[in-house]
Amino acid sequence: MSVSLGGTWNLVSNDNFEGYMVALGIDFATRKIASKLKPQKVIKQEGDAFTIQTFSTFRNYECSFKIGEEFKDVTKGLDNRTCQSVVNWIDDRLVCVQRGEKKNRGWTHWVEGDELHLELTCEDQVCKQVYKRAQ
Ligand code: ECB
Repeated sequence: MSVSLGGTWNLVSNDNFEGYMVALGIDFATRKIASKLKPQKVIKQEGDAFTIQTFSTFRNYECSFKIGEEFKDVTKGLDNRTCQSVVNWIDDRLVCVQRGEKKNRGWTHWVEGDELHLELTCEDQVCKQVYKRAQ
């Protein structure tokens, strides 16, 4: 694919993160802390191999995968579940399906201009995040 999501990106908006966290069963106290975070994404893209790191002052999360290859996705420090996940390009969008205990779980990344977009889905909740390149 032609698009590159690689780089360092800072969160600028975060719609319905609360609904997404409730759907994942995150407790009230953790949600109050998490809702105030401004995470930074560091994405490394080398051909079909990706590493996505999400950094915050509270917790960090890292995920590595290859396009089209199923992997065990343990959401350590998040909701602490195990998913069988797979990421594919659908047009210019990077689409992850996270198969596990929660229905309709996954995420989609894409670039629009100088923005990185992310939709996080769980059950009937969609969280929409926008990031801008760090200077
Ligand atoms: C790691 C920064 C956020 C820490 C929030 C801490 C506690 C809240 C617990 C669970 C909320 C569920 C998810 C947190 C949201 C974002 C973290 C990474 C989400 C993700 O799946 O990123 C994907 C797509 O960029 C790659 O791993």
